[in-house]
Amino acid sequence: MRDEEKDQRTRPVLPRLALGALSGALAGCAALAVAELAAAAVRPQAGPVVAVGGAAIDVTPAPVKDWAIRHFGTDDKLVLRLGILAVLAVLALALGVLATRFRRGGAAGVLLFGVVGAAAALSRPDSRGITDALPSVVGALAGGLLLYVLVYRLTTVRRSPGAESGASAGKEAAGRAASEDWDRRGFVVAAASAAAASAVVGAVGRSLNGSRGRNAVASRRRVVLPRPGSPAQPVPERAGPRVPGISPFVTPNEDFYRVDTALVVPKVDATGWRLRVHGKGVHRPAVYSFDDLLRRELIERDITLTCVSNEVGGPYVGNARWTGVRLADLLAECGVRPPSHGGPADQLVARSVDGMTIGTPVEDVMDGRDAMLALGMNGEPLPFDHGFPVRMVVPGLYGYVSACKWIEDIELTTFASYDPYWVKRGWARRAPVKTQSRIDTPRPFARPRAGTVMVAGVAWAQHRGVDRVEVRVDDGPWQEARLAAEDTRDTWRQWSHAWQATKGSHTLTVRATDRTGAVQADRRTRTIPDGAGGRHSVVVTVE
Ligand SMILES: Nc1nc2c(c(=O)[nH]1)N[C@H]1C(S)=C(S)[C@@H](COP(=O)(O)O)O[C@H]1N2
Ligand SMILES: [Mo]
Repeated sequence: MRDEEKDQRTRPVLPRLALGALSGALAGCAALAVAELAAAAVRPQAGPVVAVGGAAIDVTPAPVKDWAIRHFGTDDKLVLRLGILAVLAVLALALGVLATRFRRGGAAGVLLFGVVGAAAALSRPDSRGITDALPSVVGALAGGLLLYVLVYRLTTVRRSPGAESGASAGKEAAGRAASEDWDRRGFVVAAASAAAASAVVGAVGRSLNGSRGRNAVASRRRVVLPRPGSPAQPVPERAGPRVPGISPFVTPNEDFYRVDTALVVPKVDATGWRLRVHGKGVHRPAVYSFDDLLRRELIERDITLTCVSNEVGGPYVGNARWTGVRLADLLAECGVRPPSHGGPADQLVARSVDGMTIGTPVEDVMDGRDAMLALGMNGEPLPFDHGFPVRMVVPGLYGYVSACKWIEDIELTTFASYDPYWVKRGWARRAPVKTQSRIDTPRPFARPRAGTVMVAGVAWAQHRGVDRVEVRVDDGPWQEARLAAEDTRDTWRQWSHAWQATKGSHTLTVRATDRTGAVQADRRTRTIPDGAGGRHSVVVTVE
């Protein structure tokens, strides 16, 4: 027993490196745990992982972002977060090993991460000032200190009484270098307490951060949407053909696509929420509370929302019944006139609580279309993912130039003087939705039986309306598909076509024509700068 113990003590370099790496990992965990707790005191968004992730999203070139969205879909943010944690883990292990040689250097390395995290937090567009640096700094101090202490235990000589008085002392005396005789017990105690303390601190931090969200959740639960003064017309009976596999006419909230830059979905408490309207030509600047909006006449409209990042045939389009207040009325109350009536501002910039900026033509908002500040989606308060408590919706424009979620500020300005978030990154200043159509069924590479095969899908040309959809098999003639009844020109239309399918491989292609008579573009174009062009086709093998 005793001899075994001594044998272990004499095991040299390798365990020390492993224990160094372990120290690094523990220091990393402690840093993140303390940062989490500090973030609860400041605000959750100031935490280092969220801040660095947000900064990473902002500096990622658009094509890479597109790629990430395409490959990870709505999991893109989870992947990013795991990626950051993986990088941190590797670096923490490396710093731990380094610290066994250069104790101060290792600890300083941890502090360097604090600086990176703090810089990221301060550079966020929604940064609330210097306090946002605290979580990273405090976390790094804790981590750096812990690494120093642990490695001190690992590497410092301690003359243990047994070493000199043991029966086998003579045999060992020559072989055992002083550096092997480290403070094992001290290290184990320190490491175990650090791990336990990190777990507790981290858990408390998490729970505090979560409780902020709980107020927002409670405020959402209390919302009762009044009956709209201007209800949507009922969806025509025949707006939807019953073809299995076709997108439902109304997209359920749970299935509605989500595209945004928020690493953590903002949880805004509606009670304290305010919307400020100000800027060029705003004669009566105003601030509105959530109740102020609820007291106004509500309109209810079916509007199809589309993302400019949607590839031809892609999933980033959805149709919902929105409830909200008329944005044009609210602006008019503030004294805003559209450019066509002599107003000096041609761009409305909406800002969200997480610092997103979205620029919309004032003319479009005030030209009589149903531009709104939406409070409800498909009969319930906006889900957090979709902008609770309030977001903008403007029929006919891609989301990045119209649909600001978690909105808190509207500034009237000009296109010449201000470029919002996505425009700074190469996307078009103005972006009306392009006429598009999609084959929902059959799926690509399906193997239907010969005979009648229902080809069906959706087509959209918001605010112009879809007048015709045609389907082509291989290089055959365009055949008119059956269009479901139109709900409004701001919504998509479902279509279907009974195809007499013959054996073999076939390519099905679809195209739509909008109410201006324009046929959906033939040429495939990229999503950047103003939305993908081209026609969706699907290859199937008929058996
Ligand atoms: N605050 C905020 N609002 C935002 C975005 C965002 O990143 N942040 N993304 C916009 C984009 S690009 C689109 S397509 C729509 C998507 O809305 P949805 O996620 O509710 O479908 O929201 C818009 N509003
Ligand atoms: Mo988008």
